Amino acid sequence: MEFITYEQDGFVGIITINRPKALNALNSQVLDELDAALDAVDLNTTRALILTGAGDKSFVAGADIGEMSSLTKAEGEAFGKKGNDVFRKLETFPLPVIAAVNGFALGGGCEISMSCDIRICSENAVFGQPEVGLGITPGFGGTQRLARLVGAGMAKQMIYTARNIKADEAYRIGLVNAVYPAEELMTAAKKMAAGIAAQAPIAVRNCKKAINDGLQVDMDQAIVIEEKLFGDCFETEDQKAGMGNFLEKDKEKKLKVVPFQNK
Ligand code: DAK
Repeated sequence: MEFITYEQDGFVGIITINRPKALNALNSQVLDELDAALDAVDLNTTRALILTGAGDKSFVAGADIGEMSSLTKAEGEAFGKKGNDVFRKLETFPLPVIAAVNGFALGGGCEISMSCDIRICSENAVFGQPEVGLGITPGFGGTQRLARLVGAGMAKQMIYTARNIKADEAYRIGLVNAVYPAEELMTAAKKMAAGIAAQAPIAVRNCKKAINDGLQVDMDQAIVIEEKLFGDCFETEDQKAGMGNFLEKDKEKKLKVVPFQNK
């Protein structure tokens, strides 16, 4: 792959968008390679992913404006679908994905971070949806995911004014969970990912599915989704070991990583 690197660190997979000359902007090739990288993740040996950008300036500076500038309507639609399909793959990926936002997260960059489960960022991070200034709407889910994350009022303000916000404001409005000095960001991301990887993996996966699917429906249906995924955990090795360790008051065992059991 030319623009994506993948590194395995224990149970954690690290995907880096590596096109620093263009501030990691998303062209068709980056999107295709990201899609392939996700397909290649070994779900038996990986429990959490981190998505970040190469270099110290930019996470992703958006969709590639050069590539988009000459698209016809049909090509624009196809490009939007390519992005949306990959972003949705990330969002519904069986494992939690942490976006480690190390600089610009503009347009498609902000949108791809919002397709991840959790966002943390460096102090130099900048978020924004500048599309209306380019004569387009956000095309990779920005109008939908930003409003769900920070509320419709704040999302509308950011999108209508195309104003970028810095890390501290992103934290204040709940777009990111935490802000770190740039040199500490990846350590923090890895620590969080390791904390997830130390939990029972079937339970973590089911939590992601329960939260994501539950948010799409009303509470009566959401509770049924939770019941099903809760029930699904029983009789797994994870559940037996997890509860067994607690009942045996075996602190050593309790701290052990529960082995992954394929279903
Ligand atoms: N696309 C392509 N190249 C980019 C880029 C981008 N989004 N952002 C930066 N680059 C390139 C620059 O062209 C420059 O390349 P060279 O000239 O060196 O060859 C290099 O990265 C360094 O950028 P700068 O020289 O501009 O660096 P500065 O530090 O001065 O400025 C900046 C950094 C991030 C403020 C600036 O580069 C900038 O404003 N970039 C554009 C940010 C932006 O507007 N992003 C949103 C793009 S719109 C849709 C699908 C998707 C979308 C919409 C619809 N459908 C099909 C439905 C998504 C849209 C977007 O994401």
